[in-house]
Amino acid sequence: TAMPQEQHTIPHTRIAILGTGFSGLGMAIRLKQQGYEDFLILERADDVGGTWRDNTYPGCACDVPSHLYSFSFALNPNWSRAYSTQPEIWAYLRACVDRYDLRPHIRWNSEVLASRWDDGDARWHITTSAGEYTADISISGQGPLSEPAIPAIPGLASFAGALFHSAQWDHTHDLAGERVAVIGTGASAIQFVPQIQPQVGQLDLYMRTPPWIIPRNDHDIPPWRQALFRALPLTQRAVRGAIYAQREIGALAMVYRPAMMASAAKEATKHLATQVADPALRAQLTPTYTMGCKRILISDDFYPAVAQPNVAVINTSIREIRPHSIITADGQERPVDTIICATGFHVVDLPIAERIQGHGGQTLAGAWQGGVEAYLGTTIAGFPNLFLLIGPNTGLGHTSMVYMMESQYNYIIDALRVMERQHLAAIEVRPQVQADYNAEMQQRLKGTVWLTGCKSWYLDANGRNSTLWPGFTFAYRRRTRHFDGASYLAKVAVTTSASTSSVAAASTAAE
Ligand code: N01
Repeated sequence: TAMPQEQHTIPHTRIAILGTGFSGLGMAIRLKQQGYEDFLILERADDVGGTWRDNTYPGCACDVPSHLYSFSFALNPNWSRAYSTQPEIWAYLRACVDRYDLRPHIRWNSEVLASRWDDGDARWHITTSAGEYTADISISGQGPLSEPAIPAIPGLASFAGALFHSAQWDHTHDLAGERVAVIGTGASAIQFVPQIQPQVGQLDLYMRTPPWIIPRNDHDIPPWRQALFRALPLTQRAVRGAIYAQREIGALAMVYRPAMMASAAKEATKHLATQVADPALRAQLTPTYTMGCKRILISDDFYPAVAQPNVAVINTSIREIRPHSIITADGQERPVDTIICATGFHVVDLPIAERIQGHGGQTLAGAWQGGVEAYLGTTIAGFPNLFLLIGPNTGLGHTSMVYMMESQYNYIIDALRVMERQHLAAIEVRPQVQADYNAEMQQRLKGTVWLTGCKSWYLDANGRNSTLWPGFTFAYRRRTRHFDGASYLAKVAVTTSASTSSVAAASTAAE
């Protein structure tokens, strides 16, 4: 689909999608379903799947049921469990690639090193590790959970044993009988700790903040049900709808009625009490912040694993790491063979933001210095024809991100349609529209459970929540149903010459 231009040798494409993660692949499928063929997907690795390709730690799974954590336009009747494991989700994404014949569109080993908007030709000039491209439209599918964060602990670099991040699990390394330190107790750690605990000699779990954990209640989906879903897809849609509706109640509690969290907190406290008999350990594992402020975790096997004699839970912070040991703030030294960092991701300081340049060479990172923001989590003033998937304030604490992505696909496809109909070379959200939208976001975030005093990856350095959508997901769906042309500055394409006129006309295109 990349068509070499007469004047250039640089391949040009109508639409460049960055990344073949869940969001980028879904965008590509929707484009195809809408009849678009002229698009490329630039992928830094040699396989698809993004975070679902990279996270292969033992026990990796999704904490949103698969019936909901999958594309509505590419249902999978064959999920084997309520909460699918990483291999099954990754296989699903790879199957989607074949089902929709996306492979010819993908450029492998093509990490985007720079992407620069040129007002002259109204195109993105993209430099990848495997060559250059130009594109009319750029859609970034680099989600917020793709760049592992390694903690800045003094001496970490001097550690002589094995050291890896949960998102870069070293499967060649045998943990059997070893003294292993795990740093972090987020959604990743609580999944692999029960898996490695039986193998290792000693497991030191460095837990800065005890998380809230509720029962998982995972179960098999029996073959007869899968057969039913295959034969009557409506039955699967009904299950999906029921899960969706039930999950939206979570938004009600987190956004509008934090007090509603009390009953869930009670359930979590009971869960801890049933699974951990030792009162001292139970006290260590008891959360001290309001439930929901950080991601609520689900697990049936984390507490029992932590209660095993070969596990020590360490609440004291790490002062220093030496070649063969970890020293905590109280001066205690614990020898260790391997360190696993389950310390999360660079969420508000995405490296890709340094590489995207809008008007006048301004980088996205520069535009975001005062805080990460966009309009509808999708478009950014100063960055024409750029769309972000899972951009600022589209994240969720309660349900499936796929629903949010699909809302964005609607919006982007409608934007493309409007651009075609009105012969627009470029669209760019008006700065005031973006400012008003973000003022509204921040206003609505006040009073939510996420701002009740805990420290989480939802908040930036200034304590501002630039990550989560403050409301019901169907409200976001409604707002993104149509492209609202009046919110944008538009540049009309001039067909007589290579240059484009600089007419900045208000597009009132949205119907
Ligand atoms: O990362 P996290 P994650 N010293 O950032 C601790 C999704 N996900 O990879 O809480 C000591 O949540 C940090 O401590 P604290 C999901 O959206 C989903 O686990 O900041 N500790 C915390 O305990 C999730 O939210 C699934 O005090 C340090 C941990 O490391 C997101 O990915 C599975 C530290 C980081 O937790 C990220 O989850 C996995 C330091 N210097 C992931 N720095 C499912 O669907 C950090 N920590 C099930």
